[in-house]
Amino acid sequence: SKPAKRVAVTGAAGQIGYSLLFRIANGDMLGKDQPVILQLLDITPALPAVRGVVMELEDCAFPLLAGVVVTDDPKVAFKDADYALLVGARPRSKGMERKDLLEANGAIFTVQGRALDEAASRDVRVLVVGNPANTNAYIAMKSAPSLPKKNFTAMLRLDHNRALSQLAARTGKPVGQIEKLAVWGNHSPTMYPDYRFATIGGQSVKAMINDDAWNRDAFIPTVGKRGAAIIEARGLSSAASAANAAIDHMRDWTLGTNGRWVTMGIPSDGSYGIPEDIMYGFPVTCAGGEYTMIKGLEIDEFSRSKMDATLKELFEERDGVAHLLG
Ligand code: NAX
Repeated sequence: SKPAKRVAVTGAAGQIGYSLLFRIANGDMLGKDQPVILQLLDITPALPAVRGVVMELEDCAFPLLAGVVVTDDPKVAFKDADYALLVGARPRSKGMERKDLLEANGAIFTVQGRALDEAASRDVRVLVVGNPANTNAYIAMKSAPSLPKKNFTAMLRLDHNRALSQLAARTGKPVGQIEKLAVWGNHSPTMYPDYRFATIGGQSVKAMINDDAWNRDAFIPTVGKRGAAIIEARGLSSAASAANAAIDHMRDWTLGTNGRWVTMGIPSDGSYGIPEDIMYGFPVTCAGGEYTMIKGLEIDEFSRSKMDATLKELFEERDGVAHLLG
């Protein structure tokens, strides 16, 4: 059988971790023939809970689970890691300002970026889930100068999947038939889900729906506020769907999309007027373990204003953490 891949997961005691780890160990992320070693990081007080999760992982008797490491030291967690899913983050507590949240997470992701730089495989593929995901990914990338920038990504896939399901409901078509959807920008309510290029069975989704008011007043806000709607209904933030999106993101990056578009938060190369290195949601295809941005899409006036608004928010976040990056 294949040699095991080392998969580091941070925030392993958290809600998303509780869905994610079992699916990774089941082969949903890297394939049913790929053994994995899980390297689990959380903060010291959460380690007993991580050990409980590990007991449950053992009790699943997953044939692909070749080992588990539990630690509160990022350098141990990231040692020789082939994949790193950075899920753990400081949640916004009551009365905490956005600025303080950025600061607290900035501290976590500079440390973890440096630890990746020092300890991980030179090919490590990094997905940041913990919020603010784009800016945390930007900080980790900037803190790991010896690793390729393209290996740092942020999770926009949950937004992409949410948009797909809204479009399936509106058109009455199966969700799996929708192609060429894009979600631009920040993983936040400012993101811009864009179905102007989308097709179902070769037919234009925009023509099928033919309702700009629905796009503007229903679709975009519903996708943007979906996370808040789930918190309202469940009393907890999305976890299983977030874990599912993380699996989708890493699986597609690793195993390819066969020409289908997906959305990834990636460091910009300057395309579409998004300055280089800004971690921004773009449509991509994946093949041979690499993603390729879809280029040359026409950006109309409405789309430009949406793409600029979410960019502006990313600039503000970047400026808020600039002092941490020296
Ligand atoms: P939980 O609060 O259930 O779990 C977070 C875990 O991270 C805890 O076990 C905590 O101890 C750990 N942690 C905190 N600081 C750490 C550090 N420095 N190193 C390692 N572990 C640390 O949150 P959960 O619901 O699992 O969500 C995790 C993150 O995902 C949050 O930041 C959340 O906002 C974010 N999300 C991002 C989404 C996305 O689409 N990008 C969607 C879902 C989710 O809201």
